[in-house]
Amino acid sequence: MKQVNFSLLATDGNARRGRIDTPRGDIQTPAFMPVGTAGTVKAMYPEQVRETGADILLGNTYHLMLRPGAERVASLGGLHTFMDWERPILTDSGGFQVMSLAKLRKLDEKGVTFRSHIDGSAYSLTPERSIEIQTLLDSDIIMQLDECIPLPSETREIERAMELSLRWADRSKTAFNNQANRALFGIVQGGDDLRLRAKSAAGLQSIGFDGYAVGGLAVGEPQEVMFEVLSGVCPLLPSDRPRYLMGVGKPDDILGAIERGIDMFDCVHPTRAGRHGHIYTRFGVINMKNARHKDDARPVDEQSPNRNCRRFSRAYLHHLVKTEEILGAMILSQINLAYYQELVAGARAAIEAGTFSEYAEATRAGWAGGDL
Ligand code: PRF
Repeated sequence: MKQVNFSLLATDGNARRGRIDTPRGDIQTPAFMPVGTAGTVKAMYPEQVRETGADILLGNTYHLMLRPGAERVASLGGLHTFMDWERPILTDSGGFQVMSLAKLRKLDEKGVTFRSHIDGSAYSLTPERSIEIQTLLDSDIIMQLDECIPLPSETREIERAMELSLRWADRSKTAFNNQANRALFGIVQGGDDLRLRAKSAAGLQSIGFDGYAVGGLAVGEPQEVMFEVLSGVCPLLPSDRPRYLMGVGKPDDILGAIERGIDMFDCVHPTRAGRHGHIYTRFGVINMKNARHKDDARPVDEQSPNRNCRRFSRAYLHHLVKTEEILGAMILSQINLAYYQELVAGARAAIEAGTFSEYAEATRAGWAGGDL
């Protein structure tokens, strides 16, 4: 019997409150998944990531197949043991990262061949090998290999990539072989063309997946276009399966996507922005590099539930960021991930209470207010 199950617990408009049960623990949705690309959420201990409220992490096939290698991770007990994160892990399939990072890429019907961005050595990734790698990593939620193209692109190019992704979806499902202890998600492609998106969503559903991701967004289009695609695609997806918007986004993108029916998110933004000196708060973004913080003895937010927002002065954080101290990256990553988790926890509570639109409006008003 399938051990990964989605329950839809409440709805408020198109927004959904749910729970994904897995053998490694439950995932409350809407969920934000911190990105642990190379077996670490950068600058964070696993227990700190958990303490921010994360139920699940994202790992990357592409990075881990290059270093340290999927077979090595498997022989060391799998990714959870390797990094000492015992809760669920979702792994991306690798295609998207090959396209953005690898050198000398060549894509055909079989899959993609490329050279490593680290040492130039040659690799290939097929739908079957991607499933095999994700299984070796012992991932709990496996993604099909797909082709994500940038926007804007020509319609026939969007169609070609979408059709290829559908054929790869079919091969992925066969290779996955109905493993009971993990889930396999299909990925809707089709760019900004709703006809192609509908064809993709229907094709994936006739293959049948445990969850449905929306890929090919946040690839250069305005937020308005992303929201239009989500408004068009979400009603075409089955209500009894989780929906995952890949690689999104900023807090405002996440609120708008929840409003349209998305359940899961991942993004490097909170941790990457933290390493670059940007702090996300209920007042909006604070650029800690700015000289105006030099003599500011106030904490980031004395009313925050997050201790790091109360204990350090803005002047101290400014100093850590300016001197590129490692502790600066650690503190700012923690603050941002905690804020993202607060945001989705607030959304979950509001959907349950039937007050999601008020919650979204009040949250956006806070960001617009400024922090001074
Ligand atoms: N496909 C896969 N991973 C992804 C994307 C995609 O389209 C995106 C697009 N935002 C991010 N990560 N497999």
